[in-house]
Amino acid sequence: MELTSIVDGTSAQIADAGDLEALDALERSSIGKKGELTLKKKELGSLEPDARKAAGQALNEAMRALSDRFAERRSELAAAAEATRLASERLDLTEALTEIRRGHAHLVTQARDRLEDVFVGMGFTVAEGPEVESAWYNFEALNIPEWHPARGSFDTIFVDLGEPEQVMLRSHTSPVQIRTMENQKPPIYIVAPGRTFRTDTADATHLPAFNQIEGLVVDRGIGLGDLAGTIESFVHAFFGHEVKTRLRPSYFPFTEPSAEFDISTADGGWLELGGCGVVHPNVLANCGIDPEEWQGFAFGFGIDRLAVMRYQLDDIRELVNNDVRFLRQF
Ligand code: FA5
Repeated sequence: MELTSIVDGTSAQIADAGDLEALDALERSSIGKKGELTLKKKELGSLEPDARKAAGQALNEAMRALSDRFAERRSELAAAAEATRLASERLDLTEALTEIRRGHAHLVTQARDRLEDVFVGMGFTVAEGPEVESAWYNFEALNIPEWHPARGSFDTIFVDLGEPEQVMLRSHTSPVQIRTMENQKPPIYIVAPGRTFRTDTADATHLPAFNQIEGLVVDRGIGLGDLAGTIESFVHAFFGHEVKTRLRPSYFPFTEPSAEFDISTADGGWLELGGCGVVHPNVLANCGIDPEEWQGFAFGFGIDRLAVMRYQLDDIRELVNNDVRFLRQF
């Protein structure tokens, strides 16, 4: 019968439809509003009632059967399309499994470790002190009495403990000089790296919490030449021989004479790294060391700024943004 062959032919075409578009077109042309079978329904009117009924039932069944096949094929094609999409979006995680990325020390920690290595290589030992200090260690023993204008220049962060302005986050690592000299007889050769704090607003060259490394030498017959030589050897070991150093006269109450030291930059300029000088006799005396017998030099510089120089960063704040993509490079 004609209907059976239409159904068989259309079923075969449905099975062959390669994508949803082809399937939709086929559906429209067979059982759609203007499709072949739908048009056949309209022809039923010309038949006798009995014949019309039988032909109508047969047509409805045929259309239902085809409609089911369209639905089946449609879900087959949708599943295939989904599988293709998933395959194209598949992530190959085998690399992550085979190549485990280890973390590493932060670049400020790396700089600090290297600094320690360089100074230990020169015969220094590493000392430490607390981050919360009393006014005695942070200021007074360092020849900065309460009335001294230099006290204001340290932009100190005070802690709400005891007498007002007597307990603070250390504003430099110089208090470790005092703690060391109180506990150790000369000769003394120490470096003391650690965190320091000031009310400084963060900008390209400042952080409110930063790191310094203090150096202290107390021995017989020590002078400015020893200081200059030590700094030069350190800079060469840390940065390489192309870098030059210079000392500029400066002022710190705990050293006399005092200097600021700079290193040469790639663009021909100079960058201030820290302060230094010959230990003031009052400071030695405050720690029970006879300034007639012993002399010393001290220095203190910013480790974060050293890291900025060594790794050629544009902005010191990069060090504390904790952007893993940035940190991974070092
Ligand atoms: C001092 O802190 C002295 N205690 C240094 C010293 C020690 C002098 C021993 C003599 C003898 P000053 O305030 O200049 O000095 O700070 C020293 C260095 O710390 C600066 O040169 C800079 O490298 C670093 N530094 C200071 N403030 C900041 C800051 N807010 N952020 C990052 N680095 C800083």
